[in-house]
Amino acid sequence: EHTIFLKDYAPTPYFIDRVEMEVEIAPEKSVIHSLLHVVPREGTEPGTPLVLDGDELLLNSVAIDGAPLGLLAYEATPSSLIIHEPPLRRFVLETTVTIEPEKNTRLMGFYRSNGTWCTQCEPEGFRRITYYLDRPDNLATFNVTMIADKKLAPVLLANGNPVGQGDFEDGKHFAVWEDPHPKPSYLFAMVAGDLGSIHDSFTTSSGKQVALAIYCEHGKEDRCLYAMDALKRSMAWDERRFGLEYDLDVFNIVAVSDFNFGAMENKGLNIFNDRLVFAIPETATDADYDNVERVIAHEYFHNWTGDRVTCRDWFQLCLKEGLTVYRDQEFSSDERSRPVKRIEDVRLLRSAQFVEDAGPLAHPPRPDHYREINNFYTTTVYEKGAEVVRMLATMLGEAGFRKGMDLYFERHDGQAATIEDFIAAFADANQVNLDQFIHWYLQAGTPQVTVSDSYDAASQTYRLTLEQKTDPTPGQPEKQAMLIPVKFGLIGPNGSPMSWSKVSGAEVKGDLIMFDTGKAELTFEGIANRPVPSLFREFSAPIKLTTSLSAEDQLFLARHDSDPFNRWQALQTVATGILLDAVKAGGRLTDEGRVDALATALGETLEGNSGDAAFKALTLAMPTEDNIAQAIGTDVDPQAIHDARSALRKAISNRLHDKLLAVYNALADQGPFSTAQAATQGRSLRNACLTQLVAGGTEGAYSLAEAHYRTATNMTDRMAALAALVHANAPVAQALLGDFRTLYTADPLVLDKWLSLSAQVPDEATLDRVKAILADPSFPRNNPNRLRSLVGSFANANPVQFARPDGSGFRFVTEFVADVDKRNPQVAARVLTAFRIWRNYEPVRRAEAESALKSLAESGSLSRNTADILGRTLA
Ligand code: B3K
Ligand code: ZN
Repeated sequence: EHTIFLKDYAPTPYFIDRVEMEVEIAPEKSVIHSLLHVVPREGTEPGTPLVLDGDELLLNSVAIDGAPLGLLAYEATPSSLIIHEPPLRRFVLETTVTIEPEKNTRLMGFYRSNGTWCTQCEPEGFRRITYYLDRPDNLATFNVTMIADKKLAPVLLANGNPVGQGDFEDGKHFAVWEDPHPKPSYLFAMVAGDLGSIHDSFTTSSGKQVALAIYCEHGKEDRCLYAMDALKRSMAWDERRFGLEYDLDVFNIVAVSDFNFGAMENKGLNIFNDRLVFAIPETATDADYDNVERVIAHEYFHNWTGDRVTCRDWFQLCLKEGLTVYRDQEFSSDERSRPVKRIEDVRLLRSAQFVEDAGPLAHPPRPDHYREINNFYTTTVYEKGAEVVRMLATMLGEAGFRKGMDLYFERHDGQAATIEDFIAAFADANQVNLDQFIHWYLQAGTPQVTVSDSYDAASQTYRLTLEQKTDPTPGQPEKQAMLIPVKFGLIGPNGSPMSWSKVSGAEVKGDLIMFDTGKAELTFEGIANRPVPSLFREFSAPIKLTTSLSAEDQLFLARHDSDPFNRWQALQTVATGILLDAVKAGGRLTDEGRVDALATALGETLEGNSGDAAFKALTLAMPTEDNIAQAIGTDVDPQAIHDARSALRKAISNRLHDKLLAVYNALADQGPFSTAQAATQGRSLRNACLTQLVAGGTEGAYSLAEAHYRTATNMTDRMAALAALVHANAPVAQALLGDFRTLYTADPLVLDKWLSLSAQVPDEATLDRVKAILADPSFPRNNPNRLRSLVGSFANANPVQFARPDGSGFRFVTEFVADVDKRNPQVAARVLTAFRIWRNYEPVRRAEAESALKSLAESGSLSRNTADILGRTLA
């Protein structure tokens, strides 16, 4: 199977700079008539064929400048249309094809979701609509005329601005859209259907009026109001923070229910998975609200970082994704609590990206080869990509970072750019050398930084030794040292910051150590007492840190560090130490003294003033089972991890019982639901206390949670209680799950919560229950949200049952993958990535996982998506 390499990148011999399409949309068959304005590139030899991409298209006719082509002048293959000897001048290639959106279960190209026709083109879906140079370096302006039955599809939307519409006599109507901004085909979009909508407007800083609309299923309009609010705040933020204004007369968002991932940044017409648009208190949790806000912002921010400046080729994907994730993280930090957002982002990075980076699917943020590009929309490209941009911002400062961004837009607006272009803009704007920094984009694996220190009272010097090492990853046996910005401080015995008279051994700029060698030995002079170092404040680099600090020093940091991230980190580190020892002991706590000390520190955080309520809530959450598995590395026994973690949570719960209950009760009076910061934070702390109480496993806590569930007036509280009981496998959990299902059968997005929780119950019976849900004839077998909620949660969020020692959990998932692969390869391949940890299991589970994967490999013809993930997982 053929692999595509970055080094083989070459421009096409012809390019298309203008597209005019007429699309006749009708049930079963739609007809696409395209006029492509083709220009030979300078230097193209006469007789060079024009090769357009195509996929599942039925070709009806081909013409050049109006003259039909003879059969010998072209060739249509399953994946292309080849024009053998096109003219060596500007010409118009005209094609007509027929497609069948109703049969499109891959949800790539033009398909029908719940009656609505919609598109998804990134990365290679446009070729399923018409023959085209379907690659991101071909930028063209588009004019699209859509024609459909007015009753079936009163709403007709495409990219750009609306420039015409009208009725035909046969009950059909049309709409014309013109997008003046040259764009690659992956940003193309069309929507046709009978949809409800809400409308608003935004005036840009230069006084331009933009009409905003969100379209959705009739009757759900009120669920879109929060998304509209988030959109307006995003537009204002991008002007304030980056000076970036919107550039069309309209901005439309459409919510659809069948969508392979979160959302899509098509120019002027974002299409969303409805779970990332809809939010009302009765059905959405505060976490759902956060996600809606974050993704609405993310897709909007793509208008500049992605659409105005796009990617030269798909290897550069993190150019737009890493940067845009960084931008949405900054937006959320500015709108809410910065420390809390940072902790949440790092938790995600560690539980998803670090795991990916440590296994068979590891790849650099900018890969240099791929078999299937759809498999590279990964947490490495997105979240590690964002971390790399964040390090740039950390090193250059806010003003320096902004200078780089300004230069990047000045140089590349309207172009398809590369990572090198991006880095060059920052280096040039700030007159700094970033040659070593680019390794972050090219090298896979998480650097491990080991720290040791010593203090010499006589000479009043403090030595800090840093070492970095990155393990080999597939295809990259040798690693280079990275430029790692270490944001740090030294803390004196009384808890206040210490300064030094002189430092040597590495470049130190303010509170940043520029650590760029395998090993650095720093010497600080003029230090009157032994300091405790606080390193990687704000998690200034995506690394794994090993320090020689004692639990006592960590608890000192938890009390005194001025950096909230490191205060949180210190307690996590202490908890991890306790848990690792407990796992070694087969799941039992071994050091009551350390547990006492941790509980005391947690109690102080809970009652003190050194963090907002959401920070306190995060502090109460112990490292996840996956975090512990990662820290152990090899020969992992998920059951021992589960037992160890349960034991620690129970011990903490017992020790803090009265305090937890007091905070829980003090926060009881929430008043009417609000999304204001104080209200969401109050809910999060109260629910964290409840969760921690339930972990104590007492009857009293179970009834408190049951009452919390039953009296809840919003989904946040109801879900929190239910999730706590489910994760504790409390006896009442099954009854409440049944109740929840009955309450919400009519609401598919809430049903997803039920599916997901049902799959997470840490109980032997869960696998059979999950199988039964999936086998139910009424289960929507083609909806990605439903499938991922059920099977994705089982595989990724139920570590013990997925990795049952008899292998039945593994086999269930591989059999599911084989089945879904026939209809939707992207969903299948994504679920299969749950096996990226298989080699880390102890021998019995490892053998079972391997045999499940091998039978999948033998099960017949797999899609390229699934074959690629499977091949790399087993390699
Ligand atoms: N750019 C899209 C992702 C497309 C995924 C294709 N498999 C959404 C986003 O990142 O904003
Ligand atoms: Zn994106």
